[in-house]
Amino acid sequence: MRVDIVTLLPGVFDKIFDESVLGSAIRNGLIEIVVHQLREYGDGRHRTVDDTPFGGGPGMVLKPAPLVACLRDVRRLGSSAPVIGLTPQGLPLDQTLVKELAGFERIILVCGRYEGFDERIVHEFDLQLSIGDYVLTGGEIAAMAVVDAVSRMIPGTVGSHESVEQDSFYEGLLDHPQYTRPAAWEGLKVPKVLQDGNHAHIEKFRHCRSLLTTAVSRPDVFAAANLSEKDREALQSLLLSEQKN
Ligand code: 6GU
Repeated sequence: MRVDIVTLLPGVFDKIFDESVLGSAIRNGLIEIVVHQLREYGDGRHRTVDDTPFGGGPGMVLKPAPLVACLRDVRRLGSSAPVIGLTPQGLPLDQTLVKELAGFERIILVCGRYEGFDERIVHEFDLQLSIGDYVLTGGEIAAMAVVDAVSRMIPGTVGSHESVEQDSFYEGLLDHPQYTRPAAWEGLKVPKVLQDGNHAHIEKFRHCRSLLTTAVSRPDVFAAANLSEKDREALQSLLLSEQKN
């Protein structure tokens, strides 16, 4: 997969794309990231890309012409790709959308800055995305979040695909709690079933915990989840085990 990023701060991406999981995915050729400096398309001697808003108000707005010129060039550099504007006004990113984006051979991410894009260029976007209901100073951190989340959906980037399939949200539920050694720590014990090596029991236990964690921590996610027959069975077995104890 190829990701093009249009930004006024290309330098901020260096370290994040150099290290850890993303870095090795890039070195292994699973993902290619090309960062473009929007300022090169700015107007005049100062390469101006922003101006004050019509009608007054604080901050600056990204001028339409530099962005359109930049996008025209970036589009030409590879296969056709959806252009995604990163802005708090966008569609909230979730795991379903992440999986969808991972299906593209190429995507183009455009980082907003200042008070946002001139409204007359938003038709250039196939999609506008937000990473949550809060305001960042620019789209760069959002772009990093998108690239990180999308790249781990590409087979081979994360150690085993099994770990991706067990992620929070992968099946529309939060992940179950995890434990590691020591089995007893400061008087707190790891649930016995996890230490007994019976994989069917472990799976059932984790599935129950995943359902409970979701219901307690994120009732909104739980309400939206389509509970399967297996989910219902897991919860049912929890009720039965209560009766046994
Ligand atoms: Cl994509 N951009 C900015 N500037 N702020 C945000 C955001 C994006 N998503 C949430 N807040």
